[in-house]
Amino acid sequence: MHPENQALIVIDVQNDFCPGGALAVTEGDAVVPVINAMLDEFAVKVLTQDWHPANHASFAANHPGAAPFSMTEMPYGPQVLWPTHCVQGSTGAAFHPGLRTDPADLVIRKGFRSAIDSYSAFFENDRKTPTGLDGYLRARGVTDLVLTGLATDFCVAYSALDAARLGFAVTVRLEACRAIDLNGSLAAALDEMRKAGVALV
Ligand code: VGL
Ligand code: ZN
Repeated sequence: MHPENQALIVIDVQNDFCPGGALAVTEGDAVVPVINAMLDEFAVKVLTQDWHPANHASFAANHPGAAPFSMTEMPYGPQVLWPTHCVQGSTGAAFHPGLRTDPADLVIRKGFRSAIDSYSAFFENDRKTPTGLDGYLRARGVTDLVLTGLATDFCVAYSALDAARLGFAVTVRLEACRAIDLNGSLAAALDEMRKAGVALV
């Protein structure tokens, strides 16, 4: 068992990010047994859930004429327009049925404001609006994070970069992650994480 100051953060292991889902990540479901085996090792365990209203601004379907995976400008900067995914209460938004969710201490939902996307578990995409996870972890005395889940180059990377910026010691366990890899986004995310002092193992 790892010490009390270390938390396992499991990012977005939801049906829509797994094969057959609306925004399927190649081999996304392969992370499930790896994460299941890690859960009992950690004193603090947090799951995140991408949780969008149907009218969410990150969905291409809500921008007439826009193709999925095209780019748009939001008040907070450039934004990928995604296929409709992880709609609140849908099967796609549910955790992968094989994921052991009972051991989790906290499930944190993000992306529930229609006008702003939220890749990171800590801040929405304006990098300012907090999810509350920072306060939760600090209140429990957590200083070190191990990040796992989907997708390496979006929600995992944004979470890792925010966590490093907030002063946590951050490790990303790559064998427990899978990537979307949109136009070189995986290489760019790995590079940014390395530069921010995130340990990639
Ligand atoms: C994610 C794109 C849109 C993720 C969430 O979990 O990486 N990616 N929403
Ligand atoms: Zn999303």
